[in-house]
Amino acid sequence: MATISVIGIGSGGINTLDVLLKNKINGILYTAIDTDVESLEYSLATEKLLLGEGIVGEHGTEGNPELGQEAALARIADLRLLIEACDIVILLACAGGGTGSVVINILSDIAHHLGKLTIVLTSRPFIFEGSKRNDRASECFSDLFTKTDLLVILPLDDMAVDIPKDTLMLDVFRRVDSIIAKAAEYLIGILQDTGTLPLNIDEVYFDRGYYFYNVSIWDEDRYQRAYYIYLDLPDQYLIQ
Ligand SMILES: Nc1nc2c(ncn2[C@@H]2O[C@H](COP(=O)(O)OP(=O)(O)O)[C@@H](O)[C@H]2O)c(=O)[nH]1
Ligand SMILES: [Mg+2]
Repeated sequence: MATISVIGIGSGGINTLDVLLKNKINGILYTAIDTDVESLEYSLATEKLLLGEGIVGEHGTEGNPELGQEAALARIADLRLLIEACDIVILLACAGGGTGSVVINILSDIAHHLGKLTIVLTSRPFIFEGSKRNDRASECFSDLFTKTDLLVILPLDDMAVDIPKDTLMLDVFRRVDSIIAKAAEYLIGILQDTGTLPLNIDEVYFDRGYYFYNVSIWDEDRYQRAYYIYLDLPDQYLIQ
């Protein structure tokens, strides 16, 4: 059976990974990667990779993608080993910062070149986070399409549309983590049950409380079919 590796990168990616780790699936490799010591320390992951020693300060890149790039390149051999150890790689990171946005690109590149099935689940920052973070995210997405088999970009503004306005940001992000984790679980389920591999996601949209994934999947006759996958938001994913 194909080995699936799920890698959470940066604060958002690791928080999402931690949701998945509460309901660990046997046979899946879970790894947390960050330049931020504290974020790694708190993670439930048993496999952790700290990037940027001697390059970044104790809080990691603090949003600087150039530092993220330098930190990742200094450990490129370890990143490559991580990818070599699996057949299918699922990368989780929230775009807009200095670590996840950069490292998902580097890992996707390696995975794609090694012929691994490469899936990225990521988010677009809230509009209110400002143009700097949003531009950084756009840059992160700009050529991800060319090195992923399946790219899911979830806009945070859409994800939070039904969260009450006075909710603390921390709770908003816990909710977002659960939604992205749910998307990852859904895809892991498809991969494990059918062995059918989603090749392309055409769009993700939010309507009447549901996320609709418009996905193209090759069936066993190599015939491309369009599937509409939706994720609903059951009560257990609401903030407790
Ligand atoms: N899902 C989730 N997203 C987050 C969280 N914190 C920040 N974000 C979003 O992720 C973007 C990148 O931030 P962060 O993950 O801290 O960057 P990095 O650690 O440098 O990769 C931010 O602009 C936010 O939109 C979090 O705890 N969970
Ligand atoms: Mg961070």
